[in-house]
Amino acid sequence: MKVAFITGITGQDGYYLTKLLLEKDYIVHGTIRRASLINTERIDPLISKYGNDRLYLHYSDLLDSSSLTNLLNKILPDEVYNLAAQSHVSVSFKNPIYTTQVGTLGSISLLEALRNTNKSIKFYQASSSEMYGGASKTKLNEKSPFDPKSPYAASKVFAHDVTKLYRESYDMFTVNGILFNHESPMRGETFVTRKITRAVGRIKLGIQEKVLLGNLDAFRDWGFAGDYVEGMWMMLQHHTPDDWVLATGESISVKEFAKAAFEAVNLNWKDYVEVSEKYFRPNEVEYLLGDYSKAEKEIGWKPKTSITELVNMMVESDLKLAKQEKVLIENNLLKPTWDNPKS
Ligand code: NAP
Ligand code: G4F
Repeated sequence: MKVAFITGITGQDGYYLTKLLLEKDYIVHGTIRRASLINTERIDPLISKYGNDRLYLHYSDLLDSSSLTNLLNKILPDEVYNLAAQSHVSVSFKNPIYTTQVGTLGSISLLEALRNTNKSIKFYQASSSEMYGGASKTKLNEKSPFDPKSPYAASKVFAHDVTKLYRESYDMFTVNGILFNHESPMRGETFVTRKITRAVGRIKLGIQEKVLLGNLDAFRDWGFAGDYVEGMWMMLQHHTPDDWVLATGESISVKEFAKAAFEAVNLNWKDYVEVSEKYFRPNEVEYLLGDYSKAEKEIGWKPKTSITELVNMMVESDLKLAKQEKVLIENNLLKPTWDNPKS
């Protein structure tokens, strides 16, 4: 049985990757952070199913390097997936030092812990299309230059470079997956796609009136997270370590995503979307479009889910959530809102 170690197991990708690995008979160890409220909601169904058997959780933090070393020495995994990050671009302008510490020191601490434990452990680094900066409309591949536009992106460039550096310097199996945006019903609610589909569900059921968004003209290459975690795993099964782009090869604007999501419930987005300065960023990544041909050729990966399927999947799931909320509202346990106060 193979053993995997995942940082960021409580996040969107953590959920899909853990599910995939458990279905492949792996033993999975993941790191969680202490919070005042328990935040394992996404993986709770997996804990119920595998928690006494093949899924183990450990308190840690990427900034606590000793905990990483201790855990790796004890667990001796075959594969390590570094998914942990302060992953919200807009928040990275507000908490730049923390975001940078986790993205840079956190990643190199994990690589050092691996180097000192066993150099043959395979390592996956969650690199990001944000590193490209989005100034040109060309299809971006593994050779395209980086031009980071946020503290988040700059820290991802460091982690990307150092992952490559450890591969070249110490002959370690370290790979970078340069993933373009990937979404799902598990996506954090303050990322734009989920913010929109949450609003669509609530507005359709009459428990929210409007949704406030920022730049509607940004373009993203949006895929389904479930497809992308399979690509992460495939990278670590390849005979040689390298860097690969995962994307869909199609890009649409925030406006087009909103239009499609509202249309899925027969509503017109123009009646419900308002633009607010609050959601504009000090610097914007305008256009991202990825070229996944290297991954297709070398590791046999390609996206399976179309943007229409993704929008419908997210809207359907958020309609179900809104129905549950409506029951709470009818019982005076929750209040209807004008905009989503948590966004
Ligand atoms: P996410 O939902 O925001 O999850 C981030 C995870 O990192 C959470 O489990 C979080 O734990 C954990 N984390 C945050 N700070 C940490 C710290 N200091 N120490 C340990 N764990 C920490 O992100 P995601 O969408 O799953 O993305 C996974 C990774 O891929 C991230 O590194 C992200 O930057 C990168 N990425 C994502 C995309 C995308 O479109 N989703 C694209 C490219 C790259 P808590 O639950 O305790 O907060
Ligand atoms: O959904 P977003 O916040 O995602 P963003 O900034 O592209 O970052 C995500 O994808 C990256 C991969 O390229 C990951 F590395 C990163 O961790 C994260 O998962 O914003 C998408 C676009 C932006 O241009 C933003 O300005 O949507 C625009 N937008 C417009 N209104 C909004 C909003 N973004 C958010 N979060 N909230 C809004 O109201």
